[in-house]
Amino acid sequence: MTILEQIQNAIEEGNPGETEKLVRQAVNQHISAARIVEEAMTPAMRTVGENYRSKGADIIRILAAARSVRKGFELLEKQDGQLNRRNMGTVILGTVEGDLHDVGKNLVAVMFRSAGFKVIDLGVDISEKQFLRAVKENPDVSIVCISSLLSTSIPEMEQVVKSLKRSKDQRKFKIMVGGGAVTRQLAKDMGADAYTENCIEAVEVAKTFVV
Ligand code: B12
Repeated sequence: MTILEQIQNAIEEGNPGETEKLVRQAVNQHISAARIVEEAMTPAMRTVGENYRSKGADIIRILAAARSVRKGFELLEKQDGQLNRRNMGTVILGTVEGDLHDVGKNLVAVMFRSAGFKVIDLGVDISEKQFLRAVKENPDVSIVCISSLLSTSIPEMEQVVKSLKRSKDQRKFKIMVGGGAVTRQLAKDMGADAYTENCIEAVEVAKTFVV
């Protein structure tokens, strides 16, 4: 089994320690960060996501896989910032106020980073004011991504979208929304520029915004 296949297995099994060890080995073998992300981490998370949706894989496993990919990713980022070389644009990302779910958001961050975007991850429980401040402080932002897993946080998300649109003035950035509580129709009604059901499609759509 190649080292990339071993990394993929370690993530799918939800083993952060093993993932970190193998990623370090791959780096020592001069395998590029981009290849590790594209050929091991991304397919692993795709499999984990698909298993979750279609086979009802348990959430503990998903959390462990997300932790594993994050461990590996942190190590790559420490190396030499190789991952940001492509510079596709800047993305601001956060989970709305009142909502502490972050697994999906973190996957979105990993996918965006692996595609060459710079991601400013604001974290969870992010208020309208915090989103607005982040946009103001980062005039080069191309996309703002908002995540929500709780139906009770949808009004908050609507409010953030509304305020961001109002703040837009001359600047050009797109607003993407997602997470389990959001539907395509809700996204349309609140005036977001895009909604996707998963993090892989999210990156595909984002790429169309920055060409
Ligand atoms: C894990 C989990 C938790 C964990 C969260 C741990 C963490 N660090 O995130 C804990 C135990 C803390 C938790 C707490 C609660 N939870 Co909870 N939780 C879940 C669970 C089981 C899985 C969520 C998850 O991680 N999914 C896996 C990820 C990969 O999927 P995802 O987030 O949807 O993300 C994907 C896409 O949506 C997309 N995406 C995500 N964000 C974005 C953003 C953009 C811009 C785009 C484009 C795409 C995108 O990409 C991701 C990958 O493809 C769900 C059940 C479920 N079926 O989803 C309930 C669920 C979300 N929780 C629920 C509830 C009610 C709660 C609590 C209120 C429970 C309670 N009574 O205390 C609290 C709320 C705490 C709070 N204030 O946030 C409900 C929400 C119901 C609703 N519709 O409102 C759910 C649906 C369970 C249920 N069926 O009742 N929860």
